[in-house]
Amino acid sequence: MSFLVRFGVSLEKELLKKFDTHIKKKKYTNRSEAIRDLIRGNLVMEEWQEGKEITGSITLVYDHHKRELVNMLIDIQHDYHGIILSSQHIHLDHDNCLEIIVIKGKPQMVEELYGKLKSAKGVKHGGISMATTGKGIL
Ligand code: NI
Repeated sequence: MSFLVRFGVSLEKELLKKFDTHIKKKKYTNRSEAIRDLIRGNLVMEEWQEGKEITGSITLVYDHHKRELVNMLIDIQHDYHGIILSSQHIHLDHDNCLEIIVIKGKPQMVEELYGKLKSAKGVKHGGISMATTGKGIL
């Protein structure tokens, strides 16, 4: 169990004004929760930078008719089966496929996999969502 600690923060009036506008847009109900989220976000980034075990997902959109590409994407994923937890394939329409690949492992391997998938010729969109296993974050 962790205890809540209160602390004061000094910052420029204008900066605080911008922060309040920002958190209002993001639908935070108070500054504390917004600050907690910023801290957590930074800790997650740090986990990725420091090479700790992380989790996340890769999203791809590609042309279903390019059979060589489809095979290539499958081959690449088989090479990285150790860090792929699952993948979901959605037939978006007659021509386009969406694939969501859930990963867990070392960031370096994940970035490598992501780079190969994203750069495959014919991939229309590649995105990555960086998440955490949650073990080191409250
Ligand atoms: Ni499809």
